[in-house]
Amino acid sequence: MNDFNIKIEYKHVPRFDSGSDESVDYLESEGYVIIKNALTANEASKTLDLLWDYLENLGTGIDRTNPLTWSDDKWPTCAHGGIIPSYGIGHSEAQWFVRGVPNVKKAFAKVWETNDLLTSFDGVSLWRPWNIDPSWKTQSGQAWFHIDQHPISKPGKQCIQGLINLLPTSKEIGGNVVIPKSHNFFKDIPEEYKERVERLPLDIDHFRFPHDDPKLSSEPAVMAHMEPGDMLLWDSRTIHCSSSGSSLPEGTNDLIRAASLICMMPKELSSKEILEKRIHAAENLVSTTNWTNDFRNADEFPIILEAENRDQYKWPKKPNLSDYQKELIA
Ligand SMILES: O=C(O)CCC(=O)C(=O)O
Ligand SMILES: [Fe+2]
Repeated sequence: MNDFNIKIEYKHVPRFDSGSDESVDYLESEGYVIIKNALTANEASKTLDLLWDYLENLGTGIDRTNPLTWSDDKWPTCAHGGIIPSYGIGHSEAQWFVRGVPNVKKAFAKVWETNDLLTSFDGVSLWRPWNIDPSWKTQSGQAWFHIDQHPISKPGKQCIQGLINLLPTSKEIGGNVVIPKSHNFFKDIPEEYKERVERLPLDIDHFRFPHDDPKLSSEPAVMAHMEPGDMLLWDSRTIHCSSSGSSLPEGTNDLIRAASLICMMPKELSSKEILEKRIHAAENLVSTTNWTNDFRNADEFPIILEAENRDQYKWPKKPNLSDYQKELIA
C-alpha cells in the first residue's frame, strides 16, 4: 500500500468507551477516535440483517445468499468508496435501528456536551467481494484523500462524522483511512490553496488534496482495526478516505465491508427552516448528507440523477419510530 509515497498502516489503535472523557480527549488531539462496541456484536449483526432486508426489498432480484445477484444492474447506485446514499437508505429500518441505540448517541452527546441532538439521514458503505467481480473493487485511498468541510464557509470545529463498523476489518479487505492530527491543517487551507478553494462552491463540503501534498505524508495514515459494532468518529476537518486492501482470501463470497454512516449534531445549530425540511424528509424518506444543520437531498446527487435505472428501485416502507428516535428528527 504505497502509491504516491503515502504510507497507510493497518493498526490496532486505542478503543474507548462511549461517553468517556478519554474518548473526546483523543478525538481532539488525533482528529479521530474509535468508540469500543457502540453497538454490541448482536446489534451489529441485526443491523447487517436489516441492511440485507433493504437490499432484497429494492425488488431488483438481490438475494443475500447468492453473490451472482449482486451485479451493478441490481445493486443500488454507489458513490465514491462504495457508499449507497439514496433510494430511501437514510430512512431504512437498518439506519433507524442504529440511531435508536443509546450507546451511539452517548458518544456524540459527550462530544457536544448536550443530549439535545439531531441525526443525519445518511447511507451506508457496502463492499462486495471483488474476487468475484474485479469491477466491485473500490478505489485505493490515495485517489481521494479529502475533508468534508468547506474551508471558508464553515470555519473551525463544526461536525464530527461517524461510521459504525459491522464486519471484521483486516488489512486485506481495507477500510477507512485517517491522517492523524490533520484537522490542525484546516485553518491554513484557504491561504495555501487559494485558487482551488475559490473554485469550490460555498455549499460544497468536500475538498480533495493533490496527491503530492506533504500533509498526506505528515504522519503515516492510519487504517484502524475495528471490531464489529465499533464506531469511528472523525472531525470533518481531518483528512480521510476509504481504501481497498491488498487481496482477498480465495473463495471470499460474502460482503467484505459494511459500515453504517451516522452523524449527530446539536439541535440548536439548525434553523426553523432546516427543521421543517428535516420533518418533511423523514415523512418522505429523503436521505441527506452528514450535516444536520444543512440540507442536501441525496436523491438529487448528480450520480443518482444520472443513473439510468434509478426508477427500478422500490423504496423501503416508512419505519415505525419510537419517541426516542423521533426526537432525533427535529
Ligand atoms: O467509507 C469510509 O470509510 C469513508 C467515507 C467518507 O469519506 C465519509 O463518509 O465522509
Ligand atoms: Fe468523507
